[in-house]
Formats: sequence, structure tokens, C-alpha cells
Amino acid sequence: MERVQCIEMIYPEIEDKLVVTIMGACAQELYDLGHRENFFYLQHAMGLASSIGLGLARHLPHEKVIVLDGDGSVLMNLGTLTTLARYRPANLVHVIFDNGSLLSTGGFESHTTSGVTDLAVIAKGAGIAHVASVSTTMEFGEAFVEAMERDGLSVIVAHVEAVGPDNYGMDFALPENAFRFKRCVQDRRRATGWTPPPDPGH
Ligand SMILES: Cc1ncc(C[n+]2csc(CCOP(=O)(O)OP(=O)(O)O)c2C)c(N)n1
Repeated sequence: MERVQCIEMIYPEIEDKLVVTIMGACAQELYDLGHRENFFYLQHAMGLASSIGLGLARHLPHEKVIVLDGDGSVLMNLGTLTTLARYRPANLVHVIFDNGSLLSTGGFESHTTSGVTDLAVIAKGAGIAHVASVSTTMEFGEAFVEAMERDGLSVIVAHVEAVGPDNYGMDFALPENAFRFKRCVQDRRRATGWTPPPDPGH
């Protein structure tokens, strides 16, 4: 299956959710389906999309947060899986599109291509209870619906082909996206009347 098929399939579900993507191909594929102010495309900072998702999910428990990640990015920040497991935000869905490739920068093979490294096993070993490993659009759709309905942290490792969009180009850069996304988050929070509890500190 291709990542773009998966993103197309879930787009109606996520278009009103807080979504954080990695940079490059994944971001472009979502953007091409139609940008929303509640989408944040984390350019440059490889590996940190799930960390930003974790922060959002903990700070905004009334929101469902979706992270669209890549194998190369997760491999660059494997500790994120242990942090997610420890804090297990119930409102976070972490989708890892494993194309075995650093596609956006030329398609170099990642460690998952070797067949040795299994990100779903690593996620389970990190302590995440709900981990799905899927290879067909049908399996992906089922796993995503379950994750969206679940009141619990979900990780989906979706094995996809190493193909991406045939064009790259967005009409705004990271700072504008970041300011607008932040404003969107604040507006949504005000609309619900929800106020964050005092930070207990860790
Ligand atoms: C710290 C860091 N190193 C390198 C890069 C350059 N870079 C941007 S995207 C990318 C590949 C990302 O791979 P993956 O997460 O698997 O996503 P894919 O491109 O395959 O969709 C790389 C190496 C970066 N942005 N940040």
C-alpha cells in the first residue's frame, strides 16, 4: 500500500483534529488533500513530531491528537517511544509510516529495510499496550478506526511503499504554520471553555 492511500482514507476523520506530521513527502501528501489550520507540518526537526504530539496531547486532553510519522524520523528519536509509553496520553494516535526509506531526502534505506529492525516490536517493548502492525489498506483502516475510538495511546506501524508526491511546495513556511496552528489551538480551547490544570511538574 501507499502512504497517500492511507492519508486519503483517514482525511475525513482527521480534518478537524489536531494533526502533526513530519516534513517532506508525508506533509506534502496531507497538504495536497487540503490544508486545515489544525494541521502542523513539522519541517526540519526530524524525529520530534511525536514529542510535539505528546506535549499537545498532555496539555489538551479534550482534543484527539494524530501524529503522522516516518520510520527514519522515529529511528532518529527512538526514546520517544519510551516517553510515550511512560506518559501514555489516552488521546494520542501515533501513526508511523514505515517505507524503509529516507524518502524525502533521496530514498536512502533506513534500518527497517534490513528486515531486522521492527518498530512495532520496539514500541511494544517500550511499554506501549496498543500497537498494530499493518500492511494493507483494509488493516490500516481497521487499526485507525480502533485507535480513534480507543481511550488510550495507540501506535500504528503502517508498512508502505517508498513512494511520495510528484511535487513539493506549500504556500507558507514553518513559522507561519506554527503561529496559525497555535492560534487555532487557543481558539479551540476557548470555544470549549476548558482550562488546563496546574502543571504538577515531573
Ligand atoms: C535532524 C535532521 N537530520 C536530517 C534531516 C534531513 N531529512 C529531512 S526528511 C529526511 C528523511 C525522513 O525520513 P522518514 O522519517 O522515514 O520519512 P520519509 O521521508 O521516508 O517519508 C531527512 C534525512 C532533518 N530534517 N533533520
